[in-house]
Amino acid sequence: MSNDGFVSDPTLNSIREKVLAGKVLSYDDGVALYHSRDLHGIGRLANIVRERLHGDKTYYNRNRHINYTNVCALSCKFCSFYRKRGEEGAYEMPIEQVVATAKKAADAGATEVHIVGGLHPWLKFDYYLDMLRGVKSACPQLHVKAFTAIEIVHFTRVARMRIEEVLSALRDAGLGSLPGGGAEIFDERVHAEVFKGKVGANKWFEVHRTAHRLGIYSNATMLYGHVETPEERVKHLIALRELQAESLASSRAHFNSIIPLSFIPDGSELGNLPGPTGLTDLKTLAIARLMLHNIAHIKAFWIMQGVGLSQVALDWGCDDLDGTVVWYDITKREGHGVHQELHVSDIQRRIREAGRTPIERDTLYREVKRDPANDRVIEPEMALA
Ligand code: V47
Repeated sequence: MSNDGFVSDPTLNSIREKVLAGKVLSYDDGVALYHSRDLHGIGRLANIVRERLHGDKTYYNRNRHINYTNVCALSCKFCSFYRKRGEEGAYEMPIEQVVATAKKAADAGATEVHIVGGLHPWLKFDYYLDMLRGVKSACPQLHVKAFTAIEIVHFTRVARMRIEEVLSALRDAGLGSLPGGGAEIFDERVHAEVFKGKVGANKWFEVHRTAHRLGIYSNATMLYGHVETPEERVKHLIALRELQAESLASSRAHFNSIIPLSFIPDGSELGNLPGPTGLTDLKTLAIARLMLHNIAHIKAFWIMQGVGLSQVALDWGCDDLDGTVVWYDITKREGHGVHQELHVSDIQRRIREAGRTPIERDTLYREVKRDPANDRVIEPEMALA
């Protein structure tokens, strides 16, 4: 079916013109999109951009998330993951456990491990370096995407080193890229209300800017659906595209994707909030696609948006579903455990059901080709480092 970006809401006409002409949307455009009830019109516009960039292709990867500790010095109100030292359920994984888990994932065909944890008060910087070295020596092909910008800032304090020194040391030990976590909402009001004590937007940007300068690719996130306003979300997206413009112009790396994270209230201090509706999820994913002309990929993280809505989101601007995940401790819906897994065949089927073409990618979005006889990666060569 051809898509001419029809919008039934006349306030979106000028935005439609811009999208058809490939022009950059303004802050006011982003706010107008949020205030419109024309969900289908917004989806059609986002789909134009999505298909212009990727056609029907929908990316996924074979990955495993590893949360090495839930002990955290912070107490963010949206978070149900953190525990205090000595509290029931608090854990930190010995390095051997992280390495063994990564090895198991690699043996099962994963190309990436995504490793993040809380801000652990007493682990030394060597723990993180040894973790990376251990994983890379056990699985040299595996890409290690690890540590949010917030963890990186924590390491600068633990190691008494500058951001650049910490990132370089981690890279030398085997770090492949940075995940997008910890961005939340770049706004002082929301910061004071929900994640006071956490480093602010400036530091998050400094880490990613430095990473890009050093040639380390990264992702970005936005945690939406708690106490922030639509205006604050639009400002957040614009701040991301500004750094992306800077990195594209002057750095060796940039953001690969943005992951808008749908707030899951269960078990958090904000557990009384309803969490975003499906409408807000779809609008936010589509608006991210429309506002972020210079970030290639918009990821619907099925753990947070849910599998069904993530399938729908493939028509609302998204071209990526993250991956197999396997184990995820940061967010769990009530009654669900940490084993949260989609098998490769399920991911592929879900993408096909949504009318799209599944493409296995590596962390850097290179298409992965496997030998059907033994499932081994044949392309890209050494992709995974
Ligand atoms: O930093 C915490 C968020 C993030 C909740 O880079 C919550 O490829 C929703 O960053 N409800 C971690 N979100 C997840 C993350 C991520 C996920 C998938 C892929 C990538 C990537 C990055 O989750 C945290 C925080 O912003 N978060 N609590 C919650 N209750």
